[in-house]
Amino acid sequence: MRIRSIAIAVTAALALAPLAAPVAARAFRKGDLTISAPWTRQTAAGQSVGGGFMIIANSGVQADQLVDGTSPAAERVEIHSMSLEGGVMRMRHLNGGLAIPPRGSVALAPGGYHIMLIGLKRPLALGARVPVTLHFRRAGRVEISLAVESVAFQASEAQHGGH
Ligand SMILES: [Cu+2]
Repeated sequence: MRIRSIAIAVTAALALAPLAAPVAARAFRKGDLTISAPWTRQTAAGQSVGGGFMIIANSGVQADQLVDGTSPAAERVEIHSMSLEGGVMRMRHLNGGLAIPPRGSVALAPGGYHIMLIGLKRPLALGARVPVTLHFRRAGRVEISLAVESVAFQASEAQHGGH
């Protein structure tokens, strides 16, 4: 009987495995905010900057604002936008921060909004986690960590697990 019950438990675990993958996408919550699947890309030696991507959802009735951040992995963290202007991709430092609308969400993804880690102290290694503290006007400081993914990694994959 004992062996049989173990066999059943193993079978149940295997059956659940495919369903577990999306749940593995990490989320960080504070107040009305949920920051899900934060990630970054591995960097080469000598590369001084890295982008950070995630989805920030606000379940509250008041807008919040991502102002800036800090990380022990970089000299500073800025909030950037990226857009195509006259055929050239341009990055811009959002001095006024990034608005997170009430009962809404904002995606930070390659080619669009992102956090920028400036002055990396060492290369971001595949599989590592990069701690970042995000500063929000209402929610205050939120501690997250970016999963370091491969150079080819896409934002859509982050929503389905990643590291
Ligand atoms: Cu940037």
